[in-house]
Amino acid sequence: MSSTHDGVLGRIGTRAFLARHWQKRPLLIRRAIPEFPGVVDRRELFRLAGLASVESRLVQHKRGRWSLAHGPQSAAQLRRMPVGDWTLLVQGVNLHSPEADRLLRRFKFIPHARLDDLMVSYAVPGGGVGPHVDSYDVFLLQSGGSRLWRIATPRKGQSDRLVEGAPLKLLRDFTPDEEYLLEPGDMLYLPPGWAHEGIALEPGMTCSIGFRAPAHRELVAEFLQRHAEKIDIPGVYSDPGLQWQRHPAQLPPGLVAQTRKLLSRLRFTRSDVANFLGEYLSEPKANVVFDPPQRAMSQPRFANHVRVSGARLDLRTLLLLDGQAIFINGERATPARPVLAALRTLANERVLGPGQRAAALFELLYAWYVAGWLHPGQNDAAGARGPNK
Ligand SMILES: [Mn+2]
Repeated sequence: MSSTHDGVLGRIGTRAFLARHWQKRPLLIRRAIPEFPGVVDRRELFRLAGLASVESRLVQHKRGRWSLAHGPQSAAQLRRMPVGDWTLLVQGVNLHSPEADRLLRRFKFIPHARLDDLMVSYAVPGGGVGPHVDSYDVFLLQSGGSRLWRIATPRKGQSDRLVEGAPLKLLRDFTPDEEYLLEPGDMLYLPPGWAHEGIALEPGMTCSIGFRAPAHRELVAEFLQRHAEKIDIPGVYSDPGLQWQRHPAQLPPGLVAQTRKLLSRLRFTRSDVANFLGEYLSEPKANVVFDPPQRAMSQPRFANHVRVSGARLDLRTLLLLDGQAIFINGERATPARPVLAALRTLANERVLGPGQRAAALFELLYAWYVAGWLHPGQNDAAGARGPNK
């Protein structure tokens, strides 16, 4: 359970939040993080929005018309924007900012496999993305300025009636049931399916902590595709009892029956499924590229460094566990038992303290260091961070 010190749920405890609100009903938490300074300043956010490796959107509402521009955004364009009615949304800020990553880690009362990313939106008065419905859970944490959120209980078919010709999915009929004015440090949790609209009253940012809910179709299709590569079923089709058929073009009934029987024999074990999920869900997004150290230190020197000052995962690294299997950035490893405890800590906390001894651990961590997935030292020293310093 999370300690009250770094919790973000206010007075409601983790258990009560999960039982009463998670995936069920919204929750407003005033002063979830008192004096929340935000995770990046406006300058840094604009800089990120200018990078080709960062996903961003600029949304403007001008004279009743919505416009949407995907990034990278031009710095000159952002400087020329008017004083009202627009917002800039930057996805995956946690991949570039240690502060954003730290904020995300405060939501560890939800399993890592469910966590998606931290989006930051900067909005000027009147700015917003219009009324819409998301299919995932979100925590909206205000940092600076103020934003008015209006929300509506899920209604049947509401997401089918969209504004025609708009570049965004906007609800045609939006009748809010509740509204909340969020000030710095306030947070609103919204389950999937609740229509909402946030409008900035004063310039400021909202951090959206987003969750991942893979579509059933995606899970099954990905699993089958990967599983197909591992299947080894011996034998070839045979038909010693072939019967003459009037229409030679007709598929022989035996071919259909035999193939169907083969398919019905496919069975998936728990580890087939868990290994797939671990590998698939720990895969970095397509735009993520790691930076291996330019001049990697030797393994003994690395081991000594980690022994003295610990290690930390790169901001972009995803590390998941299932029993004795660990999954890092899409790859599976089954480390020896004695190093499991340390790896579990690293996976849960994303940092590892000093005092490690096992040679097998250093061997594994060294390979990750060389790949740019992990760094020696517990703190993100300047220069050791992301690709865009
Ligand atoms: Mn939304």
